[in-house]
Amino acid sequence: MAHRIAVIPGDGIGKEVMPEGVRTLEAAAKCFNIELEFEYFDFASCDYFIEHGQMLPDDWFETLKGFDAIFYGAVGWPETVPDHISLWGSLLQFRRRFDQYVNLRPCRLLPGIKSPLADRQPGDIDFYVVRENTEGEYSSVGGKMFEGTEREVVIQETVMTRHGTDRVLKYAFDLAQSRPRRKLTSATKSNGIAITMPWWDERVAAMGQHYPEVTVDQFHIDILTAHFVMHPDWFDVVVASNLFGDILSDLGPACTGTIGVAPSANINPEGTFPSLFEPVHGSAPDIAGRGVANPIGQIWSGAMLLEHLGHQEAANAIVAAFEAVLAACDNSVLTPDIGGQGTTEILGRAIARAIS
Ligand code: GGG
Repeated sequence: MAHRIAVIPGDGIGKEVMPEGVRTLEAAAKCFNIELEFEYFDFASCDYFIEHGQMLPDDWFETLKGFDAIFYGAVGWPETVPDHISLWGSLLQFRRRFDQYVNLRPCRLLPGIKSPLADRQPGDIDFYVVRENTEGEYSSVGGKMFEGTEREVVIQETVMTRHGTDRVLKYAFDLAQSRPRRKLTSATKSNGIAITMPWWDERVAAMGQHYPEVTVDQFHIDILTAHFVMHPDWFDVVVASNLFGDILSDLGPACTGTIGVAPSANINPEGTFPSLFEPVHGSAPDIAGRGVANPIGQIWSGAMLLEHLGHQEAANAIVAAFEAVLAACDNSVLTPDIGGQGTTEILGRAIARAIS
């Protein structure tokens, strides 16, 4: 039976990298005899907002819930819609309503890409950030008082629940347990944020009791960002709250040379709802419309989508294809962020051709 994939290009470079993501998925599907059925949606974009006054149609949940996966591009076009409105009106609704509580973000130095950190080779940087994805600092609990006056007060709460924290920690520990190094690093700021963060540390310690083979490190987020830059080889699985995980999963790929290659999976591990796959990068208004965005973040997210649907071999073939194209170091094919003069489409087509 065909897998039904909802395709949502979104905004900015999302519209440019998505065709390459779909092209490689189609190439892998053909090669491995997988039936994929794509259905395109124009909502969850700022263009949709301008036309309809909202980011999503009223029936979006019913429309999307029967799909096997959602393939998303990027959201945000601040010139027309403030970022917090576009993000809260789209991606964050998907994550919450579809209970995609794990945001899995691999960070790996790829062949042919130069890390800005001295002397780093492929293999030196290879870790996952597991970001809590439905609560934490991204809560909608709070409000304003005396708005617009000198007594203006704004409050936004961090919300951490035992249910929400333990389930993402369990996912991270399971992942660490499955990897050769069996190492888990937890990011908090327990000295400054003295209620929620020490409590997160306690939950990590409690969960760790069930995983005696996993070595656990805990760092405050400030020094951890320094270690990401100075010792990225220390890390294997890094688990963090919603905000800290978001920041670390931009910093990690930056250490591997470009955020343009970084993929992510917003996972509902129980499979009750569709999971969503999107590049880590946003809509990049500064380069949108020029056709030069790196499509690998979208393409690698497509590989994660296939893996999630049980097609490991096809997922591996996509990863092998972009690694081979990168390793060939042909500057006429590579996009400018990795030192080439190629375009989004040239690089995407080269990767699709390399799938076997
Ligand atoms: N493709 C990911 C995307 O559009 N990200 C925009 C963004 O700002 N995301 C914030 C988040 O992931 O919480």
